[in-house]
Amino acid sequence: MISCRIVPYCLLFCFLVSFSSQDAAAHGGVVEEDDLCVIKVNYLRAQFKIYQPGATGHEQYCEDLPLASESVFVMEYQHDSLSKMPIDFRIIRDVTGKGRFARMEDIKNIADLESATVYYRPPIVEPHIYTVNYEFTEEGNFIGVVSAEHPASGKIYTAVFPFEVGFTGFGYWPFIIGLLFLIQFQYFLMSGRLKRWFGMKSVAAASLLVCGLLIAPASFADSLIVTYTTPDGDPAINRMHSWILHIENEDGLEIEGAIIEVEGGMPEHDHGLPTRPRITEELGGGDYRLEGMRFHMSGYWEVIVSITTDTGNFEVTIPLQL
Ligand SMILES: [Cu+2]
Repeated sequence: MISCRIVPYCLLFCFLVSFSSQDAAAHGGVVEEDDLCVIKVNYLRAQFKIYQPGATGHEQYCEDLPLASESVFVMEYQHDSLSKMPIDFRIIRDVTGKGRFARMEDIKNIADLESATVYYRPPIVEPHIYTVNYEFTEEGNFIGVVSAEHPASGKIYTAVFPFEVGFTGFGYWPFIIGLLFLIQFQYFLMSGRLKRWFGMKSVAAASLLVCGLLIAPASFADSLIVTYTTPDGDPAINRMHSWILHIENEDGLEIEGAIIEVEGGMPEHDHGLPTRPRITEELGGGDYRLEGMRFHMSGYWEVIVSITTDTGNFEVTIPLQL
């Protein structure tokens, strides 16, 4: 039986403040590795940079851009095969509603891709460096989609990278971004990197600082707490099982009649859940039966619970190490 208490999503906002200079490496397409920003087009990799020469000169960005202005996207191939592949580049307004978690399947589900597209460069073979120049005229949430076609097999490889223009950290997605910082933080914690960098004491201090920040802001108090149990036993790999979610607010009031959706995946592998879990029954007392849970591999998973109540929408992420 597993039971755990989840920090409400909104409160993760504080990570944004504490780690605002870090970029999140959790979703597909573009990741930071050893201070390099890397775009992964399937197994093909390229170093990725974005400049805003008119606004910030030689300053390099990995994804989010501070201003709506002329932006230069640069890919330097780390795989020679990219230099022989026709590559196209699309920028769309984020109409997926998935924000940072948008994946290729979400892009494919867009009914009118053309009208969401703000920039499209048809496939072209660039033997050395691939650059795209686009002037953003408005701030907002965007998604970049890079596709490369394998010259022999005709197979299309894609990378999807959501990003924000006019990135202030206080925009549309503060809690999701906060979550990504948490993932990064957890990753560093789990990989022992923080320990190596700063020694154990400062890790403890950082955790304390984080906790302090989590407790402090009263303005973020209207969040929900999700706990869960697994009545069928621990979630073994590849076994379909159910969860009981329990939802209450910070005052301990059980939340009834909520509309709940569950998704998730492995952020480090950039894939989702293999199933589509659903709430099948409200059990009363803030309890809901969630069926169809299955994890097909071991590693770090996140289960994202979206909750709609009379008072608003909430998102809570449950981290799982399997
Ligand atoms: Cu995986």
